[in-house]
Amino acid sequence: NGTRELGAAFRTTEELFVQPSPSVNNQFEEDPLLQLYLKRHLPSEYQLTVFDELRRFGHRVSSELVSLHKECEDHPPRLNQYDAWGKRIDKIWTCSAWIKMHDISAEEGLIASGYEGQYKAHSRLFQVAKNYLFAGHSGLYSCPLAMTDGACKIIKAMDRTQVAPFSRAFENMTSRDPAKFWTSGQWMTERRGGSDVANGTETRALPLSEDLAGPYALYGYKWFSSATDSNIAFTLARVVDKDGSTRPGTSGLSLFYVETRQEDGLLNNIEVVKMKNKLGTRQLPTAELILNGTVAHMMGDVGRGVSSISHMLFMTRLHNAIAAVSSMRKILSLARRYALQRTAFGKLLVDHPLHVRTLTDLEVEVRGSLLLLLETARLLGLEECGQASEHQKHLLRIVSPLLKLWTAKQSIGVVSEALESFGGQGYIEDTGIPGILRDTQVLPIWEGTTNILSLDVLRSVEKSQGKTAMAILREVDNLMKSSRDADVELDGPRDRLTESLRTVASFLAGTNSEALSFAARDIAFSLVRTYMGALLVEHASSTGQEVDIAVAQRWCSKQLTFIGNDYSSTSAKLDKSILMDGI
Ligand code: UCC
Ligand code: FAD
Repeated sequence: NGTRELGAAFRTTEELFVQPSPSVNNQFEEDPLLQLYLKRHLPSEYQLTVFDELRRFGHRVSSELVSLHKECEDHPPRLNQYDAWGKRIDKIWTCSAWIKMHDISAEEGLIASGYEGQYKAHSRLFQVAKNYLFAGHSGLYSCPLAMTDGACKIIKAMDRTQVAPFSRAFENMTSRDPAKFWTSGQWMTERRGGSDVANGTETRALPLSEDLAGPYALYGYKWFSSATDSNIAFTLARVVDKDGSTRPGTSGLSLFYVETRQEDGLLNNIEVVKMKNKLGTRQLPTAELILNGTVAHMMGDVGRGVSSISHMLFMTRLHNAIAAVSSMRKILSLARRYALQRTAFGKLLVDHPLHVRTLTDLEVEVRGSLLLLLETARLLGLEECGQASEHQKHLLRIVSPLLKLWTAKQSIGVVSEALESFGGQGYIEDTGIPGILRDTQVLPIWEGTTNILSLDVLRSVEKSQGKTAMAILREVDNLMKSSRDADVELDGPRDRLTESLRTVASFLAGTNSEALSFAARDIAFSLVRTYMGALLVEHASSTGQEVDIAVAQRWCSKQLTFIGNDYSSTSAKLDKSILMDGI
C-alpha cells in the first residue's frame, strides 16, 4: 500500500520542473547599437519622433506580432486548383494571420515611409530601421514587402509615378490604407536558370498593338514566383518581332508590368501549376506559373530588361539584408534571455564564461552587419534626395551586393550556432526556433547567389572603370582617418585595417580579369570585412563606449583575413581533379 502511495506521488507532474519560455521583448529598446547609430546620424529635429515611433512599433511587434508570426508558420498557404464543380480557379488560400500582416504593413507604412519623405534624406534610414524590427517577426510577410519596395523603386526611378497603369500601382503600393494596399511579385527565374536570366528566359511577349509601350500578351513558364498572391509583378520577356523571331541574350530581354488579376477579379491568363514544396519559407506562397496570354505593359525600353529590373534587385537585396540581420538579432535576443534563466551545473548559463563567449562572438558579428545595413540605408537616402556625392554613389553601388552576400551567408552560421545555445530545445519545432534556421537558409540563394553577387561586385568595378573599388577603399581610409587621434585602444584594429586595405588594393591592381573572376568571392569577402571593420572602428571612436571599442577590437582581430589563395589556371585544374575524383 505504502509503495503504491509513493508511486502515485512520483507520477504527479505538478512538482516537475517546468522552465519558462524565453520571451521576445521590445526589440527597439533592447538594441543599443540601433539607438546609438540613429542618435549619431539623425538630425536632432527628427530624433524624438523617430525614437517614439520605433519604441511604439517595437512594443507592437513583441505584443501582437509574435503570435501572428507563429500562426503563419502553423497555417501555410494552399492551392485550390478546382472548385467543387470542376471549374479551374487556381485560388491560393492564405491564413488570416498572413492577411493581418498585409494590413499591419500598410497601417505601419512599412513601404510608404520610404516614399513619403517625412524625414527627407533620412526617410530610408527610418524605413529600414522599422522593417528591421518587423522582418524577423513578420511571418515572412517581409518577402512580399521586399518585392513591393522593389516595384515602387522601378516606377519611381524610371519616372512613371504619373503614367497609367503604373501610377495606380504606385499609389496603392505606397498607401497606408489596408483596403488599398497592393503588393508585388518579381518573376525572373525560368526553368533554364535563375542566375543567368539572359540565357534562361524563354517567355515571349506578343505585341497587341502598334504602340511599343503595349499592351503585350506574355507566353511562358515562370519556375519560381514568390508571394504569388500579389496584385502585380514585374517580369522579363522577349518581344516577338513581326517575322515571329525573338532576340537572344541580354539585349533581347525587356521588362514587363503585369496585374495578376483582371478587372472582373479573374486571373490575368495565368495558370498556377503547383506550389513549391520548400525546405523553409513555408509561410510564403511560392508557385510555378504558366503565362498564357497574360496582358502586360512594357516598362522602359525594348531590350533594356536586365538594366531596368536592377532597380528592383537593389531594393530586394537590401530587404534580404534586413531579413538576415533581423533574424540574427531575434535569435540572439532569445538566446540572451535564455542564458539569464537556464541553469546547468548549478549556475545560470550566463555565469558560464564559455557559453557567454560563444554568444558574444555572435553578438559582435550581428553588430557589424547591423552597422553595414544602416550605413547602406543612410547612403541610399542621400542618393535618392540628390545629396550623395559621386564618391557616395559609387560606394552605394558596390556596397549593395556586398551587403546582401555577406549578411545572407553570415546569418546561417550565426542562427545555427545560436540555435545550439538552447540545447535540445533549439531543435524542437514548437519553440519556433528551428523555423528561423530554415528561413535563413534561403537568403544566400534568392535575389542572387553568393557567387553571382561576388561577380556583381566586379561588374560594378568594371562598369565604373574602377571607381566603385576606389570608393570603398577610400571610404575605409576616410573612416580610419576620422578616428585617428581617438582612443589608443583602437590602434591595433587600425593597424590591421591598414594591412587589409593594402593587401586588397594591391591584389585588385595586380591581377588580370580572368583571375579576378576566379577570385571574386574572396575579393568580395575581403572588401566587405575590411569595410565593416572600418565602420566599427569609426563608430567606437565616436561613441567612446567600452562595449563599442571591444566590439571593434574583436571584429578586427578575428574577421580581417587576407586574400592569399592561388587563382592560377593550374590551381583551377587541380580544383576540378579534387572535386571530381572518383566520378
Ligand atoms: O529570387 C527572387 C525573389 C525571391 C523572393 C523575394 C525575396 C526578397 C528578400 C526577402 C527577404 C525576406 S527574384 C529573382 C532574383 N534573381 C536574381 O537576382 C538574378 C541573379 N542574377 C544576376 O544578378 C545576374 O548577374 C544578371 C541577371 C544581372 C546577369 O545578367 P547579364 O545578362 O549577364 O547582365 P549584364 O549584361 O552584365 O548586364 C546587363 C545590364 C548592364 O547595363 P548596361 O546595359 O547599361 O551596360 C548592367 O550594368 O544590366 C546592368 N546591371 C546592373 N545595374 C546588371 N546588374 C546590375 C546591378 N546589380 N545594378 C545595376
Ligand atoms: P543556378 O543559376 O543554376 O545556379 C546554381 C549554382 O551555380 C549556384 O550555386 C550559383 O552560385 C552557381 N553559379 C551560377 N553561375 C555561376 C558563375 N557564373 N560563376 C560561379 N558560380 C555560378 N525567382 C524569381 O524570379 N522570383 C521569385 O519569386 C523567386 N522565389 C524564390 C523562392 C525560393 C524559396 C527560392 C529557393 C528561389 C526563388 N527564386 C525566385 C529563384 C531564385 O532567384 C533562383 O533560384 C536563384 O537566382 C538561383 O538560380 P538557379 O536556381 O537557376 O541556380
